Amino acid sequence: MEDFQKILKTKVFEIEKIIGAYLPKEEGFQRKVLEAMNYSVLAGGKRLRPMLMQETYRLFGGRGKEIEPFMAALEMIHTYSLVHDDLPAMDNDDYRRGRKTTHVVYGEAFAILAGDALLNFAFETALKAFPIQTEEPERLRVEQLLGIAKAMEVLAVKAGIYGMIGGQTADIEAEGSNSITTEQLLFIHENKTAALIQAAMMIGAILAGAGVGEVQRIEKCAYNIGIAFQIQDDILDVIGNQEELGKPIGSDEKNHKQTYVTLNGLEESKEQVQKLSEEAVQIIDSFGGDSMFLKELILSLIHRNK
Ligand code: GRG
Repeated sequence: MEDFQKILKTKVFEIEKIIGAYLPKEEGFQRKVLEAMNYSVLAGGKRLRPMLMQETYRLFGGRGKEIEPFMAALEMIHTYSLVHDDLPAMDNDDYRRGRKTTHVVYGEAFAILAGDALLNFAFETALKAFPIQTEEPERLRVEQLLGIAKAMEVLAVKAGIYGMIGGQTADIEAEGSNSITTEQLLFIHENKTAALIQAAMMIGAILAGAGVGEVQRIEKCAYNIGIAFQIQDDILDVIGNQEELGKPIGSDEKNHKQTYVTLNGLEESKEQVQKLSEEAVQIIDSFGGDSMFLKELILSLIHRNK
């Protein structure tokens, strides 16, 4: 696709407008935590999860607005995870997305609170999808409401102990251990990283009215993207460039973390990223329809440098 980068930039801009519309106003006695929340969300970032959600929604013919609060909600959950992950008690990182991390700017207590607040506010935001009216007949409205309820469930589960928090728990427990198994590592990747990508694509499909079988295939596709994304993240932590990444490299070594790269080497890791991504594209192809940008997006992640 010739002007993929141009289209990508426009899409990021549009997504940031949607996210911005759902951010809280910085006012009242809780102002400081609201500022810390907005600082964290507005720090930039690839906006990959809302983008995957929107593209999957379109792939299945979605044309409504109920996707928008979910896009903002997922980015809030993703941002909270980064804020907490950067805390001294976890990875203890001072830079993220090219800026000082939230705890460095606002102090630890406010970074903890901002993360908690973003998680809660994400659900307050996603719930705003409910009153969005359609011109459709009554029967279709009921189906739409059931879709929103199902999407809420996916959001909650994939972010929780059977999703991202579960993966982070196993990851922290494995830190410093020099005998992590491939099974453990896959559990960590599937939950810590792939779960939110699965939430993105499954919610897009569900809200567009995809069937159960289609949502299952999208879950598998997003699994592949998520695992590939994490392996690439581990590769970049070894061979990436601090300026492009917006954060220091070598964090895994610093924290004595075993990764796909330490277990399998750089070359095998790169091949795996390619294979998983191509399989994901094949799944997308199997649905037919206009998925040119989505496929380009998935393939662009193989060679991402940030
Ligand atoms: C603290 C409950 C809790 C969970 C933290 C997601 C996570 C778990 C930690 C973040 C650190 C990390 C390496 C996670 C793996 C997923 C990942 C590579 C996140 C970074 O996502 P990008 O690259 O970030 O999409 P941007 O900044 O572009 O949004």
